[in-house]
Amino acid sequence: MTTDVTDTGIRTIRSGFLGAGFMAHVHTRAARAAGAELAVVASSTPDRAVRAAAELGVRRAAADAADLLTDDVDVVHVCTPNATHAALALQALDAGKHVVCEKPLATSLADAQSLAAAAADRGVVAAVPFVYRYHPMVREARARVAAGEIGALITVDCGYLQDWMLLPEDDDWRATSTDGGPSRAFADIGSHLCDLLEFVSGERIVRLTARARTVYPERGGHTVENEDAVTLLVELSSGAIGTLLVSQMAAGRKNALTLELHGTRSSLRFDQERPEELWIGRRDASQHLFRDPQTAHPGVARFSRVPVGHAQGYQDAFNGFIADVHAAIRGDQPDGLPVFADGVRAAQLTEAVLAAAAGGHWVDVPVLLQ
Ligand code: SOE
Repeated sequence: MTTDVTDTGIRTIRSGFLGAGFMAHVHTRAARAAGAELAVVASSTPDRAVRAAAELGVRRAAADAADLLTDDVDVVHVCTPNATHAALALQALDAGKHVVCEKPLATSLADAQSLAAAAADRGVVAAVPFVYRYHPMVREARARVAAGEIGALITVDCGYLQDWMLLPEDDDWRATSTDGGPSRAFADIGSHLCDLLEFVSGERIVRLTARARTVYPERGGHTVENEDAVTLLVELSSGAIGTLLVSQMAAGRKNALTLELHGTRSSLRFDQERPEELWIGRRDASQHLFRDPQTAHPGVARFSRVPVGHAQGYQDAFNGFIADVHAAIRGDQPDGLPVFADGVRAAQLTEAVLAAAAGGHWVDVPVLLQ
């Protein structure tokens, strides 16, 4: 693999990108911000790859994935439709590359597990963009929970609401089971919510039950086989209980990921659309805490990527994630880097949600991989 060394002694990481849609734009911006060389991109057709290379500022357009993998890149970013993730990520692992694979890692738990096993065998960095972990106020919440500041967890009240599938004419590859997979709302955004809940609380969802709705049976002339919305009741490892509402049909809600934890001493609330703040709920004096590296919990300051008072958001979180992927490639072990085991966890929760929604019963969710 490449070993360019600049005069600072930091090796330039060469990155390849599979896919050229919305997420490839986010990934390339983050890789560029982390100092990577944007070496090569492949898309669904060679022509699209040529256009994407020009648009994204990537050096070479590859004819296809196999051609991309002949390139001397260190890391491959998989940003293609869901159903292709597992096979492409495996090809990249087989070619000896580090991999950043979009979620869901695979459209079945079994495929996600074999992919994680393959990555573990190769000993490479294999990461999944659960990037909301990279908001400084999420890390602040996690540090406060770990320090016992909220006391014992009693309940959680969480949601992830969007509206881009509200109208019957709204359609997307994610709404087909062939490209999107058997779950849509949960696999696409519910997975982020559960990841964040487990990450911040330090607990696991041990049991759940769910109800799902597919509002329009057809969109764009095809049958819709995955859900628009799902609601969950969960029980966490400590015995805490809670509710989660996930929908892509909540008019007016664009990317409303909210996480609220209620402990025996105080509560915490994070709202992704107001990522610079953390609400601390107390019986006597609730407060809004604003991002400030000077007053942040030890270890949290590094997640502040722009000066205090200058709004930091989604792309900054993504940039932080990719910076940590690069650090891991260079041999560090960044705290809280979401890896394939976290992708397996999401796949496991997705299967549990689908089973619970279909059968109307409670499902146990043991931890498979740490
Ligand atoms: C679309 O629902 C989407 O782009 C998700 O796929 C992302 O994971 C989420 O971060 C924002 O919404």
